[in-house]
Amino acid sequence: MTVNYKKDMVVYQIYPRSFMDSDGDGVGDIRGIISRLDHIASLGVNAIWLSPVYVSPNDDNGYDIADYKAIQPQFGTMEDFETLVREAKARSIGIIMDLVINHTSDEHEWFRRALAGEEKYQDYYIIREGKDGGLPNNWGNFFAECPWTKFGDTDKYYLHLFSKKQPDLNWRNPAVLEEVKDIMRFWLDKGVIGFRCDVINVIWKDTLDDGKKSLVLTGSEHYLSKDGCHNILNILRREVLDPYGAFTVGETVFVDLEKARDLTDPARKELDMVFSFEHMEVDQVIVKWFKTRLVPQKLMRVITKWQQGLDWNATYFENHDQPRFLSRFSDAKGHRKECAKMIAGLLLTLRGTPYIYEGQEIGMTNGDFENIGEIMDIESRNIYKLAKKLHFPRALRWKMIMRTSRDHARTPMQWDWSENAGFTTGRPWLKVNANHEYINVKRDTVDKNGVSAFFKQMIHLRKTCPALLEGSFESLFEGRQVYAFKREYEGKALVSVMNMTAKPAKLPQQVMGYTQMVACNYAEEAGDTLRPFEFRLLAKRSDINALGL
Ligand code: TEU
Repeated sequence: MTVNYKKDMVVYQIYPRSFMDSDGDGVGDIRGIISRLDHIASLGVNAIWLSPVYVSPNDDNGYDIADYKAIQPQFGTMEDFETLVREAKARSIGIIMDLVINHTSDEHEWFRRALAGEEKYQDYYIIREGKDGGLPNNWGNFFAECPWTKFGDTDKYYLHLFSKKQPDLNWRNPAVLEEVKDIMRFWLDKGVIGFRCDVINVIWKDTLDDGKKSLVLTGSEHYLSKDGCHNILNILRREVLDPYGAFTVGETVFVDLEKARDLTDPARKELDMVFSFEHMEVDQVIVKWFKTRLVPQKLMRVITKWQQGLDWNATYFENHDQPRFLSRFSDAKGHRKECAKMIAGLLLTLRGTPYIYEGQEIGMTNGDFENIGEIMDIESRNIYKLAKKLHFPRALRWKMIMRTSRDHARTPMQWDWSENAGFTTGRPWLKVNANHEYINVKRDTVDKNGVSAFFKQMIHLRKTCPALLEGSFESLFEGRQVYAFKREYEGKALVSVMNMTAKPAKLPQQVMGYTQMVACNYAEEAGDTLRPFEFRLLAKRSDINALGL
């Protein structure tokens, strides 16, 4: 398969636990994915990013890896995985693995041997004495835990930026680097096309000194995108990835434009692109757990800033850590399909490599959870506990979960209207949304005005039209409701214009010369008024042929 990973790729992310269960144990699996490959292929995507499928005790649903070279039995066998690679390839789809190398599981052999006293493996992790009878430092933790846990029955502590079952690796130890190279080659030899690198910009800790006190994450100035991290990425690129022609996208937390530029600068040979977070944070107050109304104009500004600030990057609006994007628009109720299609139009006409998250293609919404007992995510459960300790009223605690929980993205994929949405014949590991009765693949894919039909149309346009793939980006209008931007290639342009609210809006004057409708998320024409969440792709009439349309 010859895909120019940067320009030609459209990625579909699968969260394996929640995608399709083939054996009735209530948990999705690889055979399930294989059985649904035709649905994925029908969208026109050419890559799948698989969230972790490795052996794991599932403290963080697979992001705590106990064996990097074996498949979690619940998900299937190595043979199943090889079949998946083959079957995907037969449909011109490449597989991208999730590479989680900031930490392992505490049940990984390395950590067990460290606990058993083997010094070699103790040096794989970050283990320190306490200071003045306290912890080694004052750092915070991503999952609202204490980042230091007692190392076995010693007086020492090990560092974990995430759960206590996710001890951080010591990247100063060259043996760790060698182990990871070997793991990467193992999967590349199986035919995967690249990696999504989990929290990759935090792997290198410059010092373990106390950090500046911060409401967000005390200590992060000591480990965010440090030179040591750049150096490791460069080594992995040159020694492991390049010989295979493999691709990487880094998940880079708290990354700013300048750091993102360094991490993706082709001359530096580190990552191909990164997932930035700023557009995911426009509706938050200080931390993601406190959300306010999403103000479209703020979103437009951040999108424009990143489009202009980087030559090329990953674009996304959903993944397994974020609530469903359409559920963030408080006035989208009653306009679900239009809003889902507007997001599709936006995602697929921006410059960069688009990532679609499972269920996004049919307009799945946030979960309909009723109480904390239904929430499985470790991060949500921890934050709920912490808020309780801080005496937050129960209603506020629940509101935090209902706006932000990662489980909103993890509810089982809705295949049809039967019990459990066709996801499993058993008891699903996480509550299936009751709205599967009308939001599901079976219904959406036979609807010519369905959300998936629009995804297909937009993906097809990207493939046929160089302006959408390679064209420059220019913002034309950022209003209270309407966003418009231009993609231009060899003097010919396409314009995306969309209403990000439920109130009708005037077409801005800036798009007036573009009278030819190329695509629209409504069935009929409507003149100069943009209806609720209306998206239009426009061109000049005289350019239609030259644009490849
Ligand atoms: O996420 C990293 C991360 O920092 C956040 O996106 C995380 O979800 C959390 O909300 C921070 O507040 C990655 C993975 O995508 C996530 O699923 C894992 O739990 C995490 O790393 C640890 O491996």
